[in-house]
Amino acid sequence: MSDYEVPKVWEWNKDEENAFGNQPVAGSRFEQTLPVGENSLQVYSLGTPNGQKVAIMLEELKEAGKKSAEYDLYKIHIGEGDQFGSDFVKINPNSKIPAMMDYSKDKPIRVFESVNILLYLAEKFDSFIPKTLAEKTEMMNWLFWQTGAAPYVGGGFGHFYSYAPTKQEYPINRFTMETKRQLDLLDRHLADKDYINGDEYTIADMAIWPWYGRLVQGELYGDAATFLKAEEYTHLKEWADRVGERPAVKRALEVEYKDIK
Ligand SMILES: N[C@@H](CCC(=O)N[C@@H](CS)C(=O)NCC(=O)O)C(=O)O
Repeated sequence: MSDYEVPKVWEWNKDEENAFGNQPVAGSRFEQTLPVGENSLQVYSLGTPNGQKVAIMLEELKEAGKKSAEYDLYKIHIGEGDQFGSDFVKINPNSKIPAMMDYSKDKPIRVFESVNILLYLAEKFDSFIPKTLAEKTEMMNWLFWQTGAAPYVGGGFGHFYSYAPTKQEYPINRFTMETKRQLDLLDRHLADKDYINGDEYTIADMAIWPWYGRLVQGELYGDAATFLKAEEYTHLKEWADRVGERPAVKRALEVEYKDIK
């Protein structure tokens, strides 16, 4: 039971402890100059699941011999608020990693939202994206699904199970229910295929693996895999191990993020 009473109008209590630096306003909070390296692709990111998606794709492109997929990768320390600096906000007004600039064009292109970065790179390099409309649409189904579904896992389950200062049954139950439903969905989908799109490894695998693959491999949120009985999702676990064995994926998890300061 909680003694919290919902007020008629919510007011921001600036003094309340807030480990994540959240504020109810968007926009930049301070002047910042981000470094720009030698390559045309400049990535401002971090080794979180959303950041890993982009590192995996860039390493896969390099593995596939795409020379112009060389990139500079910078660390945006979200715990220190780097995502609210003026230069980062110019690239991603939503102040979330990952974000990317492509300087290979006359007018540089900014790209934000992890899955949009995957799509941009897949189209630019004509790689890891199906050729037929039917196959591409099936891949897009899963990309959009991932974008809408992962906040339940990261922002919901992970937050209340792992990060919240007090452990509360109601939100943990609510988000565990949905997270397990999503794991079951993927397990059923992968029962008769090697990859999300069937035989073809695509950016849908790269988008989904850092969240759901890593979760069933026991790599996210402490002992969450035990809590969620992840071993029951056998097809999902096999897929997670299959993708995790790829050299580019292994490299992406260990890639160095350069300092911005
Ligand atoms: N839908 C976005 C989500 C990005 C996101 O939530 N990024 C987190 C790290 S994984 C972040 O930057 N958090 C910083 C903050 O919320 O201030 C995407 O897929 O790119």
